[in-house]
Amino acid sequence: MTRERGFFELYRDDPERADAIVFGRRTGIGRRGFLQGAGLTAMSAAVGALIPFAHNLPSGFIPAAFAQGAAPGPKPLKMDGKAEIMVIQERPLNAETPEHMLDDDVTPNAKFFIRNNGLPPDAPSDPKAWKFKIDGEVNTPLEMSMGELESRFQTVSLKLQLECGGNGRSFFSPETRGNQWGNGAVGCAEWTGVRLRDLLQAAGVKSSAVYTGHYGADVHLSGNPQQVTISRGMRLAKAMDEHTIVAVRMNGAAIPHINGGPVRLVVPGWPGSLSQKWLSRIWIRDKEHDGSGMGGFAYRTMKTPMVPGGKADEKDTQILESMPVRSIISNPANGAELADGTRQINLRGAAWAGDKSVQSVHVSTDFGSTWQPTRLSAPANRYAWQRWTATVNLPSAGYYEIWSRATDADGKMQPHVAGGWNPQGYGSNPFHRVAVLVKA
Ligand SMILES: Nc1nc2c(c(=O)[nH]1)N[C@H]1C(S)=C(S)[C@@H](COP(=O)(O)O)O[C@H]1N2
Ligand SMILES: [Mo]
Repeated sequence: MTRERGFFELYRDDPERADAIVFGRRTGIGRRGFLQGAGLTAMSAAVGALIPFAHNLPSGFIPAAFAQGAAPGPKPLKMDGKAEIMVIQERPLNAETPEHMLDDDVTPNAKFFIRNNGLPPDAPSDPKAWKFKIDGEVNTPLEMSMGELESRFQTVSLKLQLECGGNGRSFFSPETRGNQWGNGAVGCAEWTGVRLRDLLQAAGVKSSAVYTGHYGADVHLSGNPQQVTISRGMRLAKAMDEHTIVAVRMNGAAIPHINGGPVRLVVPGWPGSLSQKWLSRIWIRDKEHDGSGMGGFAYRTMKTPMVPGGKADEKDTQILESMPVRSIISNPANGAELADGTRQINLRGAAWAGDKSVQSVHVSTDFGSTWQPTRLSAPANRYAWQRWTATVNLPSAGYYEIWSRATDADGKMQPHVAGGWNPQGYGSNPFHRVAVLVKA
């Protein structure tokens, strides 16, 4: 590798070759090797600059420049009304928002990630006529159109973060089944809709009601209309939370069809799979829902730690509810090359923690040897993510990594690496790291 070509550039253009240069072998897509002594020399040479805090590098360290954005798979999305977020699967369509595109306080519709389990239904010609029902353990089942929903019930507007239960999955080692999300299966939009609680009160919830079951109008990948794409549910208490809404607008506009419009659920802080798109039915159950995505290891984490990659015991699992604490650095972007003479940079990011608030976010520029607190803003409302800013000094030219780590209101902190391995890869929330190069 030539110095002129540039380290990040090579990594972007030919990640396998870059891996081979640094790790001395082919590591393949999504598989990362461990940086050896010779690799470290190669890395410094490749960077064309020193690594000022190299003495803090733990053995077996995998540089951020290699650990993220390295898979050759992702391609920019080409879709009307959508920004060029990264497609990680074509069918069904799954696309995540790179961290540096999550730099807005409120995520614009164009940048909002897409997670489909099946094939979206046809967009209705008359959205107001879109119908859904609430039935099961209620006194008076409700069936209503989007138009009736808006005219009969009071709407609220809330900034709510929505995060896929599998966000961060790609950081697990060994790799688990499922979409290999980085940190970008998340967004915080302003949603307008009716509190589900108000609808349930109108329907009259029976004392036998304990759980919900959600259905949407999308079509199973097999094309078989009898098969359900995904149907998850939540405990009644979460359904009654004033932040759980049946949404009809996103950032003041119609919800983009690909994000579940005209009508979808938004269940903030819990796995995104509960936020049913193209909502057609909420079935109130007298027991835990048993729809598609409620069995096996789906949306389940381990009660007791298991050997990563080993055989899991289904009885030792629990349903994932509140998502774990996470932070992202939204500026600078991973791989940013900073002008020579740069000795200080302004950082921006976001942090959130499922049902909880975030107490603090810290950043490090020396591979975690020292940390400094960031300025963390309060959430716009409960369940909105929190934005943070910081200014850090970089003592000289060279390769740096900016690390961020958040701590939730209970004092739980993001770990260095993904912990709590489980077969389908939920709840991975290690520090976010971005690599930057200050030119000499
Ligand atoms: N009908 C339906 N609703 C759905 C899904 C789906 O495949 N079909 N995917 C769920 C999952 S797993 C997530 S993370 C969120 C993603 O919402 P988004 O595509 O608007 O980002 O939608 C949820 N709602
Ligand atoms: Mo998801």
